[in-house]
Amino acid sequence: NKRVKVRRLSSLDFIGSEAFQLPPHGDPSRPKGIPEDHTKKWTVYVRQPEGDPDLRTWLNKVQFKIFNTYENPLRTCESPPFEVSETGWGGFTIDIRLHFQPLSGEKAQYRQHFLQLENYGTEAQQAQQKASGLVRAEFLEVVQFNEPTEALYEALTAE
Ligand code: SLL
Repeated sequence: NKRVKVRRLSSLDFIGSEAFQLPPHGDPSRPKGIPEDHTKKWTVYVRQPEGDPDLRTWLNKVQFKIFNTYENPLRTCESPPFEVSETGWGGFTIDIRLHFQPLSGEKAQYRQHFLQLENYGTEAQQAQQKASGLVRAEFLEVVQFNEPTEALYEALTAE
């Protein structure tokens, strides 16, 4: 695995979550089989910014470690979409492990994301969240590869 010297490559991705208000227990439009105390349906994800090269060029697999009361709390996504959806009532911090393509020779990198279920931000933002029933918390992540392998360098600069 020959390394390209004195170069640093950055890739970008979004790590985020979306939470939707569930219809209350007893409401006919509420999906079946959800525990009574769950108020939200949520998704945590790793996505590529619009117009960016395909995430899979460098990202091989994503693991999400969700709250340990969920069944099988270590969720692994081997291919896109890199996301996990669940229902629940409370927010918590999700540990995320990014596994890179073997051609990169890179070790996995670790990130964290707080699953934000409640409205937040300015009054205007909260009003918008309330009206849409959707709370999104999304952050742009920079993943740096120092002295990338030639194979990764070529893959990332090809497009
Ligand atoms: C904490 N924020 O960190 C709290 C707990 C856990 C939320 C949040 C349902 C889980 C399930 C759910 O929403 N749990 O049904 O297993 O202590």
